[in-house]
Amino acid sequence: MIVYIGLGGNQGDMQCNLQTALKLIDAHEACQLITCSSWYRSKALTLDNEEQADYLNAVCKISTDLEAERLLDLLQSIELKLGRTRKKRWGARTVDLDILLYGDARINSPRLTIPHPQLQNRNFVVQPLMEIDGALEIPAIGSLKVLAKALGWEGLQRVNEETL
Ligand code: PH2
Ligand code: MG
Ligand code: MG
Repeated sequence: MIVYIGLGGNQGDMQCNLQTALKLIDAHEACQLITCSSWYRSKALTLDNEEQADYLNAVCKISTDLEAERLLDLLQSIELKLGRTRKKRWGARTVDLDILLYGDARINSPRLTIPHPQLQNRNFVVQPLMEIDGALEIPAIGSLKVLAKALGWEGLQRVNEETL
């Protein structure tokens, strides 16, 4: 199964945390990292316009034999390992790993909604996806290219390793 995962964080050494998350995903016997996008700096999207530090975001593509909920277990265990604490919804965090797409499956279970329910509203997910797979079709939504054009680049910059 081909799966796209969104990575983000806005606390601590974000580049190190996201890098470690990628390594831990790839280290699992049933997961293989295929590609990762560049890093992107994005303005924090928050509830009630709370001020928060900018995020570092990226998207990776993996191949896995894990069922979606088992993959979610793995990602949550990696978040915990990297010091994530769940205080409040959309609060600042060291690392957040979200399953964006699981093949072309549509999933609605108590723990998991796929495609990720916010995917179509977030340029910090859509633009990195465009970078690694510009021809993607999103189940129930449609062409990624059209979505990327509509969302644009507000509050979002691609960053080089050197300028982090
Ligand atoms: N994730 C959130 C809430 N807000 N803002 C940015 N820029 N990037 C994120 O990854 C992000 C966010 C909750 O998952
Ligand atoms: Mg998230
Ligand atoms: Mg999450």
